[in-house]
Amino acid sequence: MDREPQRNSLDAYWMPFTANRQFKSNPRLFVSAEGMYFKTADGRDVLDGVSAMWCSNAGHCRPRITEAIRKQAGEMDYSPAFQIGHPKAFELANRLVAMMPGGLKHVFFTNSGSESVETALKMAIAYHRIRGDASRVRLIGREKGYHGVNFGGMSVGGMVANRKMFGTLVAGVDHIRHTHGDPRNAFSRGEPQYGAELADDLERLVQLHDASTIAAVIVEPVQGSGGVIVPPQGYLKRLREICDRHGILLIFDEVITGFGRLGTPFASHYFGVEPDLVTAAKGITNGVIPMGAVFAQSKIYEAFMQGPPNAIEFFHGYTYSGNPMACAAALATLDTYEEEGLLTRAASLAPYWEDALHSLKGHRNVIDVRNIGFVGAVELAPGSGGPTQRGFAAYLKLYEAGLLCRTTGDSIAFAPPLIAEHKHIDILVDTLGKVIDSID
Ligand code: PXG
Repeated sequence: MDREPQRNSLDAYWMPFTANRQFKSNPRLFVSAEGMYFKTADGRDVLDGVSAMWCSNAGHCRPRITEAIRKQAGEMDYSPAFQIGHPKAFELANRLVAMMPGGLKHVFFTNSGSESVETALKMAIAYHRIRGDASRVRLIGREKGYHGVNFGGMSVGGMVANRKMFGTLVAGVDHIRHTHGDPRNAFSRGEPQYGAELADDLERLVQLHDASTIAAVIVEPVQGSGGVIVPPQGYLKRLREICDRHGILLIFDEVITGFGRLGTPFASHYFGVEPDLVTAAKGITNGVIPMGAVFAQSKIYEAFMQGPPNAIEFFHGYTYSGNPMACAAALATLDTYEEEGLLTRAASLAPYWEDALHSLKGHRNVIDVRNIGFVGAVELAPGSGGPTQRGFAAYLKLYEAGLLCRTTGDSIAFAPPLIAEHKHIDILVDTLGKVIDSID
């Protein structure tokens, strides 16, 4: 006889990117959130040091966004994404492209960062084919890169644990070297001085494969999941030049850096480098409703707009592309960002943030501090139990101490909501210093 399922069992839910058994032996549950803080099931406040998962850029439960969603749910819950539109999707597209540099004047909607990456990779390959350059099919990523978890993004991604379990991945992918680890760059403030020449690694792959086979290169302007790896001065400009020389499209994955993280709307503005395609997600709706976007240069969009007018130009899209609830949330998010100046606020927080984070130099086991805009990481030397042991210990202790972070290996990463005040930075760094010093 079937037994009634246990309502409160933690077993049924297979949690993503989580140590399920560790979690279920000692669960961490959030039950509400407001502004800079979460509240736990046992009534404690936890300071959000990482915009939840790099997405709640305006902080939590912002009334404007909540209200817009409520209103939209009562007005039109859903409408078809293919062959029919609704006004908010066009309004949102116009507002978004107005924020983008130069020729990035078209936007395709998805539902996540992973889907944005798949979409951009497909656009790149199809773009070359449409122009009669069908041999350009190779995709180049970078070591330590994170581009989501679907097959394309996983293949161009460079995080070994995310790749090794899943077979041979997509064929025809190669990687340029990462930029992390030059000892001369330890404790750099902002962009590190050494390593621009690592961009030349793309020339090596051009020599190996020939430019005529390469469709695109995808990089995060600042590597987020890899542990906040800031590009060396001049690196991204050099990458752009090499792409231009060889007719290779440059894709910036701005899923984390988009929407104000560096103190400019996008990292493309910050570094003065204009890519051909930009992927985004997370902050586009303040994380409230799943949504992603791919921005394309006009030359790419226009290349697709040919052939019989009744023919579909790009055989790609999602049931929820530009869905009304997400568009309503995104529009209200942009309103909030604009009203509160959040897309540039990180620039004014950055000097205080930088000084605060670098004050941790000299604390126990701290081997590096990295920062740019309003994002940063503190790296600990690996413990005797191997890499990640100290990092995860720090994560658990910080949570107990009332501070939410993310860890990758032994790097502890922070990207607080852009509404943070100096007092929140003080609490964060004070808590972090104490916790680091308590870890063996
Ligand atoms: N690209 C980049 C640069 C990302 O950071 C994705 C794509 C995939 O997005 P979706 O929406 O499919 O998850 C991401 C996601 C972390 C962490 O703490 C980072 C991400 C997601 C969850 C945790 O390192 N980045």
